[in-house]
Amino acid sequence: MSVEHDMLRATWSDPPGLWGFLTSVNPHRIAGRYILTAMALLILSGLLALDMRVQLSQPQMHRMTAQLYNESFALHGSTMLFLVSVPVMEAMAMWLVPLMLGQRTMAFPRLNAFSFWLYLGGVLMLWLPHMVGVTPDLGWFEYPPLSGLSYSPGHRADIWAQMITFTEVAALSVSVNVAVTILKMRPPGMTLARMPAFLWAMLVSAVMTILALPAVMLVTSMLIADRLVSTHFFSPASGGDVLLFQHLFWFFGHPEVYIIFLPGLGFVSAIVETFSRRRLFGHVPVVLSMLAIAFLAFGLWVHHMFAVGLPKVGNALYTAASMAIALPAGIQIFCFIATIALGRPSFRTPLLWIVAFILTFVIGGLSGVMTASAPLDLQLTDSYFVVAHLHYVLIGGAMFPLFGAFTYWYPKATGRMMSDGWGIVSCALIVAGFNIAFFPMHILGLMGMPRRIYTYGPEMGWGDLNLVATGGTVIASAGATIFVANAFLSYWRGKHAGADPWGGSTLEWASSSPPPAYGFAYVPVVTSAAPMWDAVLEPFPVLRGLSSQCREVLVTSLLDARPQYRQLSPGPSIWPLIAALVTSALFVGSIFTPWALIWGALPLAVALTIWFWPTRPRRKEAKA
Ligand code: HEM
Ligand SMILES: [Cu+2]
Repeated sequence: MSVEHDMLRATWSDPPGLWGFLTSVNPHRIAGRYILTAMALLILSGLLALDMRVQLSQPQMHRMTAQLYNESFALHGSTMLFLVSVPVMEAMAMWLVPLMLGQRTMAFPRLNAFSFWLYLGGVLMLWLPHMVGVTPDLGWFEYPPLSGLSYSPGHRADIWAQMITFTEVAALSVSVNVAVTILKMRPPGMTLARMPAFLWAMLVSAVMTILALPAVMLVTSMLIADRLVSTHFFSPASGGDVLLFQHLFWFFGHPEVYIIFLPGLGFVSAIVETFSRRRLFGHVPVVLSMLAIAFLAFGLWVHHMFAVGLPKVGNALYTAASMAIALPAGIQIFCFIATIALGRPSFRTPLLWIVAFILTFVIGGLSGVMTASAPLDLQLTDSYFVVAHLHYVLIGGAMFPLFGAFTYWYPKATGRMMSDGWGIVSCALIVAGFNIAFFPMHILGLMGMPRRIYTYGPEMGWGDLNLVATGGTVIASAGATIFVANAFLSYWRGKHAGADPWGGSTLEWASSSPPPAYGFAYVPVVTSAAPMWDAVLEPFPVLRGLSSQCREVLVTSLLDARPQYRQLSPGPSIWPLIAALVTSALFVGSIFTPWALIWGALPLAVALTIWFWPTRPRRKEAKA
């Protein structure tokens, strides 16, 4: 037995040192890098937000110029959405999906590595120029004609547009990987009907990503083409259409919110089940409403464009569709509450985050239904009401579940527990501070305070509420500091966690904490969506026969997860990194000259050819 484990370890471990760091294709290692980078950016971008809040705390503050304020919210919004939320959710999937499937790795390990290096390229694309004072300054969506060459000379808009291409190629790579892994590498017995809600959430979100992201890559590439080679996609004088930008952007932009929110629902399902000590109430309705949300999400984008003067009938239709999405969302929330109410809940820190999620998300959902009404939206759009709404859904709907998930899976990743006491303190401070900061913004919006302004006069009467909002931000920041300190200190000081400290229901708790490089020695055979709870009575059977001397994984059938064949999985390689470097050079070059596309394609073709070069099956490793 242990000889076999030693052999598996030798087969699946990365080479030592820097070479191993650069060539690793281990999903846990890559996801860990993703999560740490995204968390660091969350802090940086949060500090930017704190700075903006200080600027707005009183009328006529002049700490920041208008230009600096524009840059701050553009950097904050773009970072939060493109460099924090989406990547961190994808990374959580990368970390958890193979373990929850009882597998040794994912379907395309090298694609994960490629995606991380490209993501890092996107981070540097936005933040390096910022350090030398070239920062995008038009927000997280940069509409033409403002982002066109005449109003936005220089390269600020290009940097924003190309940062998106980087991060979206990265996100697409992970999504393809997650979707194929979930569909083709489920353990025997895990039919689609028995798949845990968490995996459904990740699958639906991955498919949405694949459908939505090409639209934004297309539109930002069109913007760059307009700016660089004078195409006329967005210039009405030459037959172009500025609204085309908005349509394409929001065709991506609205589903984007759900791409961030669905993994959040996945975390909630997993945590609620474990801490209520009962199977998820309404597994089938929960999964069906995820599918309904995904379907509806592609038919709502015009609610971001009610103010541009589209035909009234269209507006009415999109109002109805936007309100309809409250139904599946409501079903989900109902099932979560029912699970807690019917179970034997133990209110440890992860479950507290979920309670915070439910309370906050309901407020965000209600303000969403309000802004979805076209006539009301004409009043509310571009006001602080929208700033309040978007933070309630993004922070309440996605960040709170994420913090819960972080606390919940921390012992699996590190082998140590985070402190519960400090966890509760930080949760309380963040949730209270958040509500004190953002609730008054609804009222400010109704009082007419526009979003994206750097200061205001005392006669507007917005001063007091703004001061309260800034106070709330300070409280939340204190909570965030405690959260981060707790995460760091627990790494060395936390109580040792066994394999399954919470008594979880899904397969990741069957592997050791932290999991070994090979994930699972044997693929488990499951009979329900909560295999760990079935295994209490008798341990689950496992499937033997995968080699331990070469990287072999099990491929199963799409619907009923019947074993189909053993597949050789590729080992460490430097070529994903080289391919990402060449792609980065191509992307950066192409904001200066169109020839970068031609000259960049050549080395990229070489890099990809070597990456995919077939080797004779020496049963040592394979390339894919
Ligand atoms: C405590 C944490 C946060 C604070 C205090 C904060 C504060 C702010 C402020 C002051 C603005 C500018 C509003 C304006 O002038 O129009 C803003 C905009 C924005 N924030 Fe946050 N924020 C926080 C966290 C987040 C998070 C976690 C996300 C996303 C996951 C996020 C996404 C955005 C977006 C998308 C915008 C819009 C930017 C734009 O207008 O283009 N924020 N936030
Ligand atoms: Cu929307």
